[in-house]
Formats: sequence, C-alpha cells, structure tokens
Amino acid sequence: MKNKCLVELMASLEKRNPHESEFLQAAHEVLESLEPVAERRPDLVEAGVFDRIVEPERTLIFRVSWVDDKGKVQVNRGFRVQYNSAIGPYKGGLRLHPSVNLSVIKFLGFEQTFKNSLTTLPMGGAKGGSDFDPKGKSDGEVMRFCQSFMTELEKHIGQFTDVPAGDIGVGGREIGYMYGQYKRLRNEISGVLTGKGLSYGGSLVRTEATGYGLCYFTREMLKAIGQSFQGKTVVISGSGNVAIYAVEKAVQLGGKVVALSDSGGYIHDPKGINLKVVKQIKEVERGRISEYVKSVPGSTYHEGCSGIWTIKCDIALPCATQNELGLESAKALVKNGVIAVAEGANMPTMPDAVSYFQENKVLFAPGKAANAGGVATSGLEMCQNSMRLSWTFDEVDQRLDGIMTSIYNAASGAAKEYGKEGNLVAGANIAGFLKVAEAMKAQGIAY
Ligand code: NDP
Ligand code: 2IT
Repeated sequence: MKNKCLVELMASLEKRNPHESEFLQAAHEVLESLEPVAERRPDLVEAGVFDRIVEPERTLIFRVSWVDDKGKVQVNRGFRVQYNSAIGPYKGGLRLHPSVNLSVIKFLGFEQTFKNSLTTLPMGGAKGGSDFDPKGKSDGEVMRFCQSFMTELEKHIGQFTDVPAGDIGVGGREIGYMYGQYKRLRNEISGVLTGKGLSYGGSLVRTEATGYGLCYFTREMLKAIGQSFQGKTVVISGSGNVAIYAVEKAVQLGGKVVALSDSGGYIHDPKGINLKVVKQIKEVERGRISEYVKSVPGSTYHEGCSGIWTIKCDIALPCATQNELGLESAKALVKNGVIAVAEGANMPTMPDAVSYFQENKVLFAPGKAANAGGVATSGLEMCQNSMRLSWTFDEVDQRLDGIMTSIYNAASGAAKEYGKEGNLVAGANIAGFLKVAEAMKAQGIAY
C-alpha cells in the first residue's frame, strides 16, 4: 500500500485496535484494494469516507445469563456490531461459537457492509453473536440461551432498524427461539429476523441460498474462461448449512464432490459424496462428519482439517470458517491443478494463500461476493414479509441466480475499470465500497 491517506489510516487502526487480528486482516485487504479509488476520488477522501467506513456506527456488548439443565447459572457474552446503515437497515447474521469475540464480530460486520452493498438490495452491514457453544447442549438449554440473548438484543433491533439472521451455530431452531422471544416481548409480528421457518414468514430457498449462490457465482467465473462444473472434481470444507447446499448445487451443475469436513477432520469419498447420508448426520442427528464412513463403504475419515486441501480437485470451495486455508494448503491445491477457488465462508483464505492463487492464475472468488447469496435471499425474505406474500421456490431461486450473476459482473467490471482486470478481490471491494461511499457522502458527516 502506497497511498498516504490509506497507509496512515491502516496505521491508526493498528494502533487503536491492537488485539483485533481478524478485523485488521479484513480492513487491510479492503483498504489495499481501494488504493485506485482513493487516487481517483479525492472527493471521497475529503468527505472522510475512508476514515468513517472502518469505524462501526455502534457496538453493543452485553451479558447473557441463562440456567443450564442442572440448574446452574451460566454467563456468556453477547455482541451486536451495527457497522453501517448508509444504504439500509443494519443486516447480518448471528454467530454462536466459543471463538466469538469483538475482533471476529467486527471483521464480519465490516465485510457484511460491502457484501450487502453488492447484492443490489438496500441493506446496511452488521454482525452479532456470542461465545456460547451450542455443541452438546440440550434443546432446552439452547432455547433458554436464545431467549436470554434476545431479551437484551430486542432493545436494539427492529424490521426498519436492524434485521439479524443465522451464521455459524445459528440455524432454523435458534432463529425460531429468538423470534418467539422477540414477539413475546414486543407484541409485534414483523420480519425482524430472517431465516425464519416457512410457517411463520420464512422464505423458500433461504436455507439453500448461500451454498446455491456460491455455485452460481462459481459457474459465472468458470464461464468467463469457457469452463463449467461439468465433470469437475470438487472439494468442499465444512459440513454445515453452506457446505451442504454447495454440494447439492455443485452436483446439480454436473460436478462431483469428493470431500467434506468439520472441526474434527475430513471425509474422502472418491465415488462422490452421498448427500442424503450427510443431511441425516448433520441436519437431523447433529452428529460428527466422521460417522459418514460407517454408512458409506469405500469412504475414509482423516483427523485434522487442513489435510482436505491435499486431495486432488479442480474446484475448491472453503465453507467452514475464517483462516482455514493457509499458504501450504494453497500450494498443495495449485500443485494438484486446481482451476478455481471460491469462498463460501467469510475470509477462509489467509492473505498469503490468496496472493499465491492469484500469482498462479487460479480463479479466486472472495467471500463477500461469492457467499452473498445468503444475505441476498434474506433481503428477498424481508421483501416478501413487507408485501405479506410468499414467492415460489423457483421465483426466489431465479432472483438469487440473477443477483449472483450481477455480483460477478459488478466485481469483474469494477476490477477492469480500476486497472485490476481479473482480480475479483479488488473488484468486489471497489464495487461494494463505491455504493456505500456515495451514500455516506450524500448524507453528510454526522450520521
Ligand atoms: P454451520 O454452523 O452450519 O456450519 C459450520 C461448519 O464449519 C461446520 O462443519 C463446523 O464444524 C465448521 N467449523 C466451524 N468453526 C470451525 C473452526 N473453528 N474450525 C474448523 N471448522 C469449523 O455454519 P454455516 O455453514 O452457516 O457457516 C459457514 C461459514 O459460512 C461461516 O464462515 C459463515 O460466516 C459463512 N456464511 C454463512 C452464511 C449463511 O447463510 N449461513 C452466509 C454467508 C456466509 P463443527 O461442527 O465441527 O464446528
Ligand atoms: O455472512 C453472512 O452473510 C450471513 N451469515 C448471512 C446474513 C443474513 O443476514 O442473512
């Protein structure tokens, strides 16, 4: 990075947020991409847009106390970072995982601001969650936690203010418990959360949306070099919501998915993953991916997560968590001839691995573009809630496909316009930034 104003801004972020490594990583990537914008748009520098956009509008940290099945009082920490409302109400998921802290939620909220801008829908950026670990907890414990979490969060959200949704550890069950508590406290029926059950305002395709959208984006990226999923071998990490529906769509588009993982290890099934078995283990039994090998002869289980990237494949879709794919894994993928890497998770690829892919001419799709299908479909759920009607599966799916195609075009177009042709990281950051930046400038300095 050479631009003086951006170099100084990055230095001040490092000074003011010294312990926030994930946030600094995300901020550095975005600011680096925005260098040509800072050069070409002195008006945005003058309006302080760069300095303002890196600072969340509001950060909430709160106590979440609840009672476990043994009658013991437990205390967790809750977060909601309302990052940017320039183009619409705050919007973004809630993560329940022991690794959650302010740095993780800030990086996710920051990324969400640009991602939501790319969707073309009017949504600002936010993220929230807690260090609560849903693993091994009973339904009753999860319900009491979610109710206590919402008892505080309720004061800060609303259908026109801030609309949370799911992320790691938050799916239909948790959204249901949180929605029920919001309704109890407010006596209000509204689309305050997305990812709701279909019987109470949810949208068809929201469950599938992130994984499907990831494959639609990847399809467009491959199309640009005259390729497709047809006959390709695909490796997908994770085995949660995003990974499962990425498998489903990759197979529908003609690919063969041969591996999946969770935080314990990965399975390799050279014949092609049996998704019915995975859904039973993960969605019904909430079990471990290692159980797959008991049902599917010929498949193998391997301890540890990163080994999955040593499997030979044409397309790699990291769909688990941040920083799961490092330089060594990138080298193994390139050596084995990978042609495309698209991020289903948020920031799963470490910066040196991203550079390595780009230097080796591997097509690389950043999460804020490639995984935007989830929040885009959340936007479509909000739209249906406001209209008090529900669209069919095909109607939502077609809109999702259209949005993902337009995100690809916006990112590749912006990269070209700003002298970084083929660099979708830069293109997504620039295209996402410009819309928010224009809105911030137009609305004046104090928000
Ligand atoms: P889920 O909770 O459904 O699944 C998460 C998966 O990732 C699980 O297989 C989990 O394994 C694995 N995982 C989680 N944390 C770690 C870790 N620290 N190390 C290794 N593996 C880990 O979450 P989602 O599928 O919803 O989310 C996956 C990613 O996609 C996240 O980065 C999320 O931010 C992103 N995303 C999600 C969207 C959505 O709509 N849900 C939208 C856009 C992005 P285990 O069970 O062992 O923990
Ligand atoms: O990271 C993400 O984009 C999400 N977890 C989805 C957010 C949403 O509001 O649907």
